[in-house]
Amino acid sequence: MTLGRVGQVSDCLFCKIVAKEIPAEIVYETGRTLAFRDINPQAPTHALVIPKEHHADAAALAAADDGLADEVLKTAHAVAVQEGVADGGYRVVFNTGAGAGQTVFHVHAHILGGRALTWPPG
Ligand code: DGP
Repeated sequence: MTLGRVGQVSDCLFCKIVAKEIPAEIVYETGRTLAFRDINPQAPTHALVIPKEHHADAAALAAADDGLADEVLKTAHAVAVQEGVADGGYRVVFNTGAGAGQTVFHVHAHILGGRALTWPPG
């Protein structure tokens, strides 16, 4: 991995979104978190919430900074409220590891809502 500015990795796609080097439709922002629409939505509402600081996955984030993990969860709920899906029910998913389908190794919470969500997930 190549280190860029403090807390960021220069060859990380989501660090580039944080740095505004790659465009994204940002829906919510706090001091340490960012939420933007998924490029390949799987539900009427599908946003991603990330910490601005680079951590590879949910386990790494929780181990490094539980306060930041908490802020990611609070942002996730704020996005659901803002998008109007909080009352109907929504899902927060952290794919953690390639075996679980993680493809971008900058931790992100998927916020999915706006349709009936079945269980178990695929
Ligand atoms: P995961 O499979 O859990 O690592 O999810 C990665 C998500 O990131 C996937 O749903 C698609 C989304 N994604 C990938 N590249 C981009 C991008 O350049 N912009 C945006 N907005 N989303 C992206």
